[in-house]
Amino acid sequence: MKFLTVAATLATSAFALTNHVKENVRSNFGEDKLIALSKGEITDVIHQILHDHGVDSVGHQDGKMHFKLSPNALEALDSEGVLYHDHTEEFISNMERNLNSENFVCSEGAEACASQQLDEFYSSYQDLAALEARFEGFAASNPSITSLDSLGKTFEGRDQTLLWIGDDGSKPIVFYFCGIHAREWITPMFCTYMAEALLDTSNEASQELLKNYTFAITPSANPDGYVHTHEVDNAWRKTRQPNEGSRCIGTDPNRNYATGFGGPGASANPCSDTYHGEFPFDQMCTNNIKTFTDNFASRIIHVNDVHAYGEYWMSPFAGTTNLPVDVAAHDQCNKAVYDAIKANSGLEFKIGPVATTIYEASGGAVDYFYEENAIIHSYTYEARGGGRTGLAGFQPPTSNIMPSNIEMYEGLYAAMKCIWDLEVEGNDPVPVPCEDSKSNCNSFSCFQEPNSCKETCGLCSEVAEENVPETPTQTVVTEQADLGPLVGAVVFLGIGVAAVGAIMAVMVHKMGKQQNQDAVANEGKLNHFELN
Ligand code: 0X9
Ligand code: ZN
Repeated sequence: MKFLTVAATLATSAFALTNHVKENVRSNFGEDKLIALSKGEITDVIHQILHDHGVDSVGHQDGKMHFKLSPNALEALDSEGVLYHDHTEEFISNMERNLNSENFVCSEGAEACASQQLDEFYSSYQDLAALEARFEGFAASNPSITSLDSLGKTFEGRDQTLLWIGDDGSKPIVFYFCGIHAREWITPMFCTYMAEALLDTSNEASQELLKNYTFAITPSANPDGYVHTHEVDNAWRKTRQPNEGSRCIGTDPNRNYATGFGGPGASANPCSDTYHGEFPFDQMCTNNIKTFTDNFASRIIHVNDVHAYGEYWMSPFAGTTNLPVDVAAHDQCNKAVYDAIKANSGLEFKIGPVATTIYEASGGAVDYFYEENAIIHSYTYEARGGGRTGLAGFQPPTSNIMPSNIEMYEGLYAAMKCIWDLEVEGNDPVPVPCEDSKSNCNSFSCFQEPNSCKETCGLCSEVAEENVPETPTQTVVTEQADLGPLVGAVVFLGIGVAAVGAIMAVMVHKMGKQQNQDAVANEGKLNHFELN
């Protein structure tokens, strides 16, 4: 693969920058502490304290939430006598150990880093210049099926690079963007790998995907923040746009969307890592994403806002524990992803709606795409990290990069098969009947808690009656996750539905969904968000 020569201005000495970051990990953490609380330990009082102080949840692992707390927030917890596990030292020393490990970040300059062979490229983290150079290489080497684009400019004037793959103007679009949270370094590596895997003509699964879908991929959706993590503070999460009247910089881009803006899980404090911004989409990088999804809403069949860490694949809603009308479809694809990843790496990604699987996070991307753009298959990955990889899960040891890429690509492939089956073939999911036979319990809840489904899922009465299939003979989708992509590709090949037909099907389904949601909202069965 030939790579374009990168402008000398891009070839900044990553070595010097990386060393600068290495020296600053501890001081950038300041007086903050990292604590772990299990979900069951988070009482209403604790929840309120975390909310009042705009506490930043940094990730999640093994049933525990990891929170970064300011001294004031800690004092509030202490005054309530809350017991917590202090992981600050472990977190910082893991980050330092990783940053000091050999070749943690490729430091040979953008051009040299970008032109490495696949194994070598993914054996280190890559800075923005190297990622961009690699994307330029993808475009240069595959001119007939790619085009390099941008979602728009960021506050600091950078492009949110976007690569189109296989766009013929009609196929349904699959939009993945990574790195919206700057420090989640393992995610741009995935978006880059994803593009590379799709362009690999020897990868049959990829070839099948490209027959049916157009891909749009943004490796670094928050490039200003990403550069900041490489140059100054590698734990930086937010954008770099200043806040008027505050000394604190940046907004959490995943709290800056209009849907549920300012609700639970978002902070009004500009110094918080979950600061929602002054008004929806006041961040250039989120506004650019919104413009893109608004423009292509009728063609986007699946969007994924890729995060780290904790090993999750999640569906709407994030801002409310209410369930969306498409819960059965989400459950079906969630489970397909779970199965595929487990078959590949053995990791058991947790699945389900964001709000009930991790925590409420309003004003986020997933809900906006689902609610406003009517993209049914709006999901979010949280890549592997934390736990066994050391608490520094945003940037786990580099030996995780390729396994993470591969398992997430397997998950993506399984999702695309599931989505095709539901949206193009029209095989609506069949909810599992509850024991009372009057209502339904979705498979996800039964699957997660097989022995206590009816008591704990809370869905039996919630699943809207319109999800009950009219004919009991409706097709149930057979799981194929254990077949693996190559064998699965043969099945997928058999679908053979024309691209134009597919996009029509997406549009018709979306119209139906919108009408359905309107009807449900009117009947007051679901509490949809107050839209700002
Ligand atoms: O808090 C968040 O924004 C996400 N977790 S993270 O550790 N990556 O910050 C969870 C919110 C869920 N929504 C999306 N992941 N889009
Ligand atoms: Zn994130």
